[in-house]
Amino acid sequence: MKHRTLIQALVAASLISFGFAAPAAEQQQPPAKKAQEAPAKKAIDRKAVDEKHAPAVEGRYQAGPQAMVKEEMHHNINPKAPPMTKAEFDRGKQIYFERCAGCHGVLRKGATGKPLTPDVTLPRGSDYLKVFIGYGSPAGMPNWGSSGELTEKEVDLMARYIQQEPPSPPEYGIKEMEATWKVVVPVDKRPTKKMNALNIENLFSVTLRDAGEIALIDGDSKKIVSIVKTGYAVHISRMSKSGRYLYVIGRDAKINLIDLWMEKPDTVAEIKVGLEARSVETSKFKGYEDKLAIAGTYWPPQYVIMDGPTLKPLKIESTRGLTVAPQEYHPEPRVAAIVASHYNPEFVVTAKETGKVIIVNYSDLNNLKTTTIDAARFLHDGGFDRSGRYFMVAANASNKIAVIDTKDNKLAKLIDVGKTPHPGRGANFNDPKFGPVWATSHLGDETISLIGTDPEKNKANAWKVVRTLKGQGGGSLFIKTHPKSNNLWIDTPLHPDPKVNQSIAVYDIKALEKPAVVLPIAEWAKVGEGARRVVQPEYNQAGDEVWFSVWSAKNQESAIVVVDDKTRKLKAVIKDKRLITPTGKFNVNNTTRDVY
Ligand code: DHE
Repeated sequence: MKHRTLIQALVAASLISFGFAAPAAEQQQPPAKKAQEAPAKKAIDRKAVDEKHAPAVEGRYQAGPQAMVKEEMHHNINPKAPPMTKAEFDRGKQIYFERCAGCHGVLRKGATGKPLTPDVTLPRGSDYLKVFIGYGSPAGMPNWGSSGELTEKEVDLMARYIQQEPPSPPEYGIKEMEATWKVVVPVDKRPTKKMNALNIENLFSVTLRDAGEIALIDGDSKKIVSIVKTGYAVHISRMSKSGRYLYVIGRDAKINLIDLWMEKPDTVAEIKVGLEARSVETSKFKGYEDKLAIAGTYWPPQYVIMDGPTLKPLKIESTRGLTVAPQEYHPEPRVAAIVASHYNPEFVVTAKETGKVIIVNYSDLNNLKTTTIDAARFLHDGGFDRSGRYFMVAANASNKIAVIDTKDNKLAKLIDVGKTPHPGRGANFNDPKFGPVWATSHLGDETISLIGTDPEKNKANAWKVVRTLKGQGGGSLFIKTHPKSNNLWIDTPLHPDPKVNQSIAVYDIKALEKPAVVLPIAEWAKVGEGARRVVQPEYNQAGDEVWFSVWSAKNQESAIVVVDDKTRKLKAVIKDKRLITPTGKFNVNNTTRDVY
């Protein structure tokens, strides 16, 4: 691998910038053969592959690049650490924030990965650390050296870098936020009614990850309505309660507020709320519609409540504190998923490293009432059950789903599921045998866990895994259905086998005992060479089409494939030069009303 060509190195680098890196051999795979429906059963034989690859796949997934890589940071010199020049230190810092901080934490005090502070690394010494960085570990540390992703010199440099005192990035208070805050169109200069002919309920906000943009795509005509410049690698889009305002947040913690009523929807306000972020949400409770917004940051570890229509920052609260167990102080609990309660004027904020769910009452920001619920570590992503009362959130390192009752503000249950659950917002449907369920797929194994969600009429099944399905393999990130559909779609973009990561498995909800059918979505897209990972199913407003991203590197062709939900046949392929690295897609109606 030492002698990789420049092109190979560039392909690998662009995949790393996706948040994970595929082995070079995989990237060069020819297109999958014949477009055919095949039962998922064969794929289950890939279990051994899953078991071997799962920890490294998860390690790489978590090791996404951090936006704060270029940030000036304070740094103490440790005289006991091996010497480094300033240039070497700066390069080490860059590599650390691109590859390591996602797991080991900004301050290197440990997150999903082990602590790497000098008290731990200095006694190990450079030779030991070089082997560890170069060859990885079965616990999930990727083999950065032997995979060719870091050169021998870089491995040596990183072994020395992690023995230095960790540099610390700056804090971010109201002053820093206000310095970045811009109201592009003041509220009184905005339209008082919808000024375009768009069916905005069926508009999709599509993340163009590596372009630092989102595309607004008309769900009816499948045409790009507008491309909006955003922060770096937008992570999610969320809607205001009225469906007028769209909020998008970049990894660099920049929020764009887009007014869908404008003749050509565009940014009306923006702000940077920190250095790293993944979540944004808006107030949904009666009387507070379109009034407030909230964003959670990875760095600094905090959340900020803002005025909804202008993004003026109003109130910042830290998440630093003690873990659920073993009740130790954690200096950087990152804010993961946030949802808005439908039962109370509250936001439900998850703190990844502490494993705590903080319910924040926004009715009086000066006398802030919060309820802290102990869940489990490390909280990541989740969504509501169909009633909108219970928030189902993955505690991925604990292999559990925590059920938060947002009416009574209590933990309803912690449920054991498969390995490393990753539901996105999950999927709600009626299991013919067990009644209402919410489902999650997993990063770490091929299972799909169906959890009963009706404690009133189906008490015996509530908060239990009532059924386990088998998908194509591990490496799944998102699962989706729609109230009007009988299909349950499961992606596997992080599975090491291109046949699996370029296709989708679909179950018939009315006949769950039948194996899933596999559709070769990437092949249908007819794009050129590339990773072509099929990621994140999303429905249109009517629930009769499901959209998939076919995601390749930024210098390669990507596409969105639209499948007819009834026939499961190809309906349209959206291709456009501007569709660079499409990942998440958020339908306005479904996002506004928590339909999934
Ligand atoms: Fe995500 C949701 C964090 C990597 C695409 N991602 C989320 C959420 C969190 C999160 C906390 C829930 C937000 C909410 O609901 O409020 N994601 C992280 C990471 O920390 C991680 C592992 C590594 C990183 O450095 O970012 C990571 N995520 C990825 C990717 O590599 C993906 C596939 C492509 C990308 O854009 O980077 C990706 N994440 C998404 C998407 C959602 C998401 C599309 C929203 C799904 C939805 O349906 O709501």
